[in-house]
Order: sequence, then C-alpha cells, then structure tokens
Amino acid sequence: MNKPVCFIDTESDGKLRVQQSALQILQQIQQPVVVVAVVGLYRTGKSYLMNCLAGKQKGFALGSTVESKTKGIWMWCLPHPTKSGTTLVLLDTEGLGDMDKGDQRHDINIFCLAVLLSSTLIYNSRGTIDSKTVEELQCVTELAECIKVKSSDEDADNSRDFVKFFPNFIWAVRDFTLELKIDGKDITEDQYLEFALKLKDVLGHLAKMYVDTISSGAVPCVENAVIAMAKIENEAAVKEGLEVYQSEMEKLKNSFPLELKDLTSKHQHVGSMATQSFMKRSFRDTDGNNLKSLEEKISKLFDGYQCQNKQASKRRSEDLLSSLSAPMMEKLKHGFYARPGGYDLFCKDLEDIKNKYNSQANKEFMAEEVLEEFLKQKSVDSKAILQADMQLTEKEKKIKAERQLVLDTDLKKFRAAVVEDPIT
Ligand SMILES: Nc1nc2c(ncn2[C@@H]2O[C@H](COP(=O)(O)OP(=O)(O)OP(=O)(O)O)[C@@H](O)[C@H]2O)c(=O)[nH]1
Ligand SMILES: [Mg+2]
Repeated sequence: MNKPVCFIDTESDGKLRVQQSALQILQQIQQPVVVVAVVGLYRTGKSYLMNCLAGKQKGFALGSTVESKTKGIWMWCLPHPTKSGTTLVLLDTEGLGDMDKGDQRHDINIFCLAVLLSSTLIYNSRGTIDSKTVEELQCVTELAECIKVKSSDEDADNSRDFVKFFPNFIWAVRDFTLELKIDGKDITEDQYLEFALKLKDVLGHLAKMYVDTISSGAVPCVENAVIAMAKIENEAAVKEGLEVYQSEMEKLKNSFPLELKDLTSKHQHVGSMATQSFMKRSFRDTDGNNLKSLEEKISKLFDGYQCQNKQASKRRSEDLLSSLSAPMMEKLKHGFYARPGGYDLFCKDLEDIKNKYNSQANKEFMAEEVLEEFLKQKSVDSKAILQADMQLTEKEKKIKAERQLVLDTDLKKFRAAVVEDPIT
C-alpha cells in the first residue's frame, strides 16, 4: 500500500463502520502481521509519529490547525522494516478528548478498538511527564477500564489467555527536551518514567486495571470479541492440526502397504504433531471441544488410511497369488486335470502354490484372508475335478475289468483247446 486508507469511520448517526475496501486489503495479506496502533489526545502528533514509523515523509494526513484532523481509524500496510516476511500494519486513530466533539462514548470506542486490534499500542503524549500528562494517561486507563473481557470471574484461571489479546504498551513522550537528571545524577529514560509514575502510581493502576479487567471485566463488549476470536482461532487451529496430520500421512501413502503396527505408530506420532500444532494456535478451548473435534477428525482420516493400507496389502497379496497360480489356472483351462488321478495332481499343485505363497507373502497382513478366499474359490474346481476323476477312474476300471474278462475268456478258450486237442 503506498498510502493509508480509512479502516473504520463514523457514520452520520455516530456508529462506527468498517470499510469493506480495507477489509479486502487485510484479507489479501498472507504474511503474519504486526499491528501497531497509536492513541492519545488530539493534536499530539500521532499521525506524524506513524509516518515516521512508516519511514515516510507523507502518509497519514497531518493537521496544521488546532482542529482535530484524523477521524476514525486509518490503516497503512507496509513491509516490516526489520522482520522479513512480515507485514507492518499501522493504525492511526482519532485523537481523544476533543471537547468540541464532546462524545466520550466515541472516544471509548476508538480506544477499545485500538487496544483490541493492536499487538503494540503506543500512547502518545506531548511535553514532559508532569502531573497533567499523568492525569491524561489516567484518563486513558479509565477508558481502558471500559474493556471487559469476561462477564463473570469464574474463569479467572484463564486470565492468561486474555493477556494474549492485550497489546504491548509503549508510552511515547514527545518534544521532550529536559536533561535526564535527578538530584544531579544522570538517569535513564526508564528510571525517569518510573520516577514520574511514582507521582501518581499510574503504572500500578494501569497494571491493576489490566489484570482486574482481564479476570473480572466491566463492560460486555470484549467478551463477545474474545469469544468470536476464540471461535475463529480454534477453528483455524483444528484446520491447521488436520493439515499437519494429513500432509504427513499422505507422504506415507507411497509406502503402503505397511505393517499394521508401523502404520499405527506413525499415526500416533503424526497425531501428536497435529495436537501440538493445534495447541500452539488454539485459544481458550476451555471445554476441550475443539481438541475433541480435531481428534475425531483425525480418527476418521485414520480409518480411511487404514482402509487404503488394507486395500494395498490385499492387492499385493492377490497379485502374488495370481502369479503363483497362473500355471495351474492354465492347466485348468486346458482340462489337464480331467483325467484319472487328476485330482491328486490338482491337490499337489495347490499345495505347491500354498507353500510358495506362505513363504513369500508372510509379511502381508492380508495374506491369510486373500489365501482363504482363493482356496474357497478353488474348492469348487477341486470338487469338480474329484468327481470327474472318480468317474473316469470308475470307467477305466470297468474297461480294464472288461478287457481282463476278454483276456481271461480268451485264455480259457486257449487252454481248453490245448487240453481237448493236445499236440501230439
Ligand atoms: N515540533 C514537532 N511538531 C510535531 C511533532 N509531531 C507532529 N508535529 C506537528 O504537529 C501537527 C499535528 O500533528 P498530527 O500528527 O496531525 O497530530 P495528531 O495527533 O495526529 O492530531 P489529530 O489527528 O488531530 O488527533 C502537525 O503539523 C505536525 O507536523 C513533533 O514531534 N515535533
Ligand atoms: Mg492524526
């Protein structure tokens, strides 16, 4: 973006409205974002400071009169100056405390939005940290008290989660020209701030306000935002976890069929990777429903992978069996076994196939099932061969017997002839 755009503006009835065009710009950002928002009293150089952060001379409009300039919240997306692959989103807000406007609710809304939307919040003030500035900041902390995170404090244990939604806080003191010395000793900026804050203990108040509002809350606006945010984040976390699982398991498919124990242990390992990825992203999945949903989805996917692995094992076993049994099938086709003793030959061939198959396919977990199915099919052939064999053998016996009878008869005749008509 070469210039800022209006992100949130105020409608004529005073309601805030998000600009669709700004949303589209945000949707197009694929990189992680760092959101820096500036808040502070009007005419304190907020827009100027944001332009400095952008490293540009021009950008957010600056006012040259005492009239407040910036209205609503303006946004500027730029490449992060130091973190490559990250987008810096600058939010310039409408100045607080403009008496002419006289609408405190509007100030509250602008401030709450800045807190909720930013990862770093700059509180901009002008001049030295005197009691007036501290008072001003106190006004801001009072505004922050309007942020409610939870309607009841039953979930105080989850307050850590809410902290995720509170930005880092930076207090920018502008046009500061005094020497940093207390009692003649040089001091650092932080020491000066601490010294200044002792005056009214604002920092403590600010910290207390954050913690108190986090664990108990005062106004309902944020709870809804947090719930909505949790829903979005948790759904994205489930999706991310599932993607981790699926992409790893898809890679594994190339080596299917796997032994069942290998497949299961890989599933467990990849499953825990998916859970870790979920945990990293998930937010306030207090009842564990999202994690459960991820586990259910993973388990469904695993069923699918098991099925595919089974099919692959079955296919491999079938291929092996069909190549081993090819000669026997050929013989069957040509009626090789249709002969007396054919059944014995068939049984012997079948036994050979079984032995070879068992020694070559012993690792396939579907081997046994496939063999059983094969033998079941072959038992039909086997019965037919046995029957034919018995019939043929019977017939042959009959023929043999008949032949024998003829031979015997001929022999008898011959003997009789010899006996009755001996050769002299
Ligand atoms: N000397 C000096 N002038 C500044 C500084 N920052 C801003 N200004 C000037 O002060 C005027 C107001 O600055 P803006 O940045 O528009 O102030 P703002 O806080 O954004 O004002 P609103 O949007 O009306 O709330 C401009 O003319 C700036 O050039 C600074 O650090 N030093
Ligand atoms: Mg401004």
